[in-house]
Amino acid sequence: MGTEEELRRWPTDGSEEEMDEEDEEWEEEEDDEEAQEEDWEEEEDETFDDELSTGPETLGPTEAPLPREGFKAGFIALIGRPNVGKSTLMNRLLGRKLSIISPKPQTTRHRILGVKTLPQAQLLFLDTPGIHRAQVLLNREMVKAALKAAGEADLILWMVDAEDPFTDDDQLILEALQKARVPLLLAINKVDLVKKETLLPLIERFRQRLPFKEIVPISATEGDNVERLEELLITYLPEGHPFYPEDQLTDRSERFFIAELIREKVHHFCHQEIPYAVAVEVESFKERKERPLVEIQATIYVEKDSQKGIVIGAGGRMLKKIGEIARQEIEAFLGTQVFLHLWVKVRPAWRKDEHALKEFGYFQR
Ligand SMILES: Nc1nc2c(ncn2[C@@H]2O[C@H](COP(=O)(O)OP(=O)(O)OP(=O)(O)O)[C@@H](O)[C@H]2O)c(=O)[nH]1
Ligand SMILES: [Mg+2]
Repeated sequence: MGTEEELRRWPTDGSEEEMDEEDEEWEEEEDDEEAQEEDWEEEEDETFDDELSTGPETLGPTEAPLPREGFKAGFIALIGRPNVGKSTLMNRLLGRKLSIISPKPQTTRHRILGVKTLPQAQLLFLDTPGIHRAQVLLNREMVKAALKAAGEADLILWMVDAEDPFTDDDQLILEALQKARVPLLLAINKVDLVKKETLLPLIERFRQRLPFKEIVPISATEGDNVERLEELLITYLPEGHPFYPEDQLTDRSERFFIAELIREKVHHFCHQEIPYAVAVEVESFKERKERPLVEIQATIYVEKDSQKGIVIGAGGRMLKKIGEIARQEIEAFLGTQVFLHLWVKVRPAWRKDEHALKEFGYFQR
């Protein structure tokens, strides 16, 4: 197992209203990002002019055996505002945990490829950061990554939250999608949280806004209708060769997923602004020759001394908890015993520092 080797396997862990009236119903933008960004200066709102009008491109290697007749293959961008369940859905479709998940918005920061190869199709899911009115440089880069993925995809699956489908961010996405040139599907997620009778009017309203090929109510956590959704996605994919070998799951390195698992635990255990101010880097990854054991050194970056204190916790207890749970998941992921050494360092204002963003792999250019 090489440190930068592409990951090939990951063990399974386990109303008939008029639309003109509707604009008023788009709710006030949620304050999640504002809460994190009080001390950042205002920058212009994100606009999504032409990102989606370029049409599909080819990503990744194309060398592959000939497909059988009618074989479908293509990139499916999962897009939506933060927290609607994009990563949860991708993990469910893949049958394993690839993207990290949290109840807090803006968890995913990169485009993450998840490959699913079936006898009749290869589905190349692109999980993406939530699209929102971003102000901080990091957030703007995240939104850019999402729009870029949508611009490169053969098919776009927009996800909304059945409980709260008409936020300002959803409106922003709807406008951007008007320029899309590939088939558009809509998944209305979290239907386990709403009454069934609310769904038909909701579907009708979305149907009038954009020419969706399909609108599918689903529950990514419960699995409701997810198989049906997958069948429909395959229907609208183009015919073609598989892009990746059938045992390949993603194009990201082990180091990337290890850093993400550590970041997920910070999201889980730390609150308020901390998860947003954290970046994780794996500094070293050494396999011991004498026994199956991997020694990993990783740094958790925060922006302020006060945040460092919180992540370390009284008597180092918080860091210990983060390390313990992260180590267990990394062991399941690598299938081997792991020694995990964690450090916490301050890197002031890294979220608006281009150099830091490049270093942490968040910069798009
Ligand atoms: N009840 C319910 N909760 C869901 C469902 N799908 C996702 N969730 C929850 O919604 C929260 C956000 O899920 P994520 O998958 O991280 O959402 P995301 O769209 O990837 O979020 P970002 O990465 O921040 O853009 C988590 O707490 C999930 O457990 C669902 O179908 N039903
Ligand atoms: Mg996500």
